[in-house]
Amino acid sequence: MEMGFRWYGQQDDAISLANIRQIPNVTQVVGALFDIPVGDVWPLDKILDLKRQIEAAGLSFTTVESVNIHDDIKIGLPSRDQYIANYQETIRNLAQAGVTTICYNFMPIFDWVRTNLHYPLADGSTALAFEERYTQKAPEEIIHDVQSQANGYVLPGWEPDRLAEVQRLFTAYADVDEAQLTANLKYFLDAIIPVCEECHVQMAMHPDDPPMPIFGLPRIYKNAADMRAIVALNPSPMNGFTICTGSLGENPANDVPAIIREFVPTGRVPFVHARNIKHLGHHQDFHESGHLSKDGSLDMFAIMQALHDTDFDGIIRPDHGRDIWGEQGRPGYGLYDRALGIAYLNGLWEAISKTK
Ligand code: DNO
Ligand code: MN
Repeated sequence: MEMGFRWYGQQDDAISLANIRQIPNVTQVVGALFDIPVGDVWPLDKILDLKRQIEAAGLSFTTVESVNIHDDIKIGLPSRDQYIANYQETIRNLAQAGVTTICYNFMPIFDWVRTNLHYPLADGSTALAFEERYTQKAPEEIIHDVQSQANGYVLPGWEPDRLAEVQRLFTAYADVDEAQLTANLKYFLDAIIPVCEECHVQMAMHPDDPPMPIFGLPRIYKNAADMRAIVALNPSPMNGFTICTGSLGENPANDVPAIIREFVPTGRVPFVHARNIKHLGHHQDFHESGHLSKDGSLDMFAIMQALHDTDFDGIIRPDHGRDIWGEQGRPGYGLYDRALGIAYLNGLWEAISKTK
């Protein structure tokens, strides 16, 4: 297992690579080209430039998060073929730069959705939260409310140019139900997986977050049954998953250690996101918490033990953290609490390893 840390790049991340290098046990930077519009080819020289920066700091770059999928692919429009051709080109360029894992998601319109970016916790810190009652508002209103809490950062998947036309996107998805979205995922996978096999790049689909339909949009990676269905779409081991403990754990019915025990041994899980969440007890409302088991609803020890027992040899990164000690950066992506999360995961891992 290798420890990673997500980095938004020199322009957009307040955290330096030098600081990341000092977090105990971190060897990997999980990066992306954030200035390439969704659907365009990622140029090789820009990828190599990112790789050079990361390696100059003494860190490695083998996992990208995320190469996002153009909505035309998810909707199944005729224009998808051009976007798929571009994606194939991006896979080839990433492979040439030594990338072996591509994280992506297949959520319509939005990436992950929260309704509050500064949910107050008892210790005076704040965290990201999702409360279903807010989703009664129009999507534009929620976007506006939540984006205005983001300390000036653009939330991933909430790019202003795309969300300016959110109504057009909702109309375009009107006929896309779960079955259609699944068929569109298969069309995409069948086209790109041969390229992945040729280049030894594994796709790692991120769960839907939250793992339930919102705004009437379909969701197809919510639980273990969905994962089995996605495997059946394309049997290649290059058709893989990101297991995000927080996203899956947001549904109290999901047994995250059991999901790890079922899927890690299949060789389809190159990437894990570790985070804890606290269920609020009604609907599927939750707030994110620090990583410690006691602070949330997930048993992080059982999760790490499942990864250890299944010989997980991919990359794990802390997903989000609380905002603590006055840090006011990109909500959920501060240095302090994610570094504390790593220290805790390291401790669990060492204890599990030594007591085996
Ligand atoms: C939520 C986060 C997301 C994730 C993307 C993957 O759990 O990890 O930002 O990175 O949805 O495409
Ligand atoms: Mn995640």
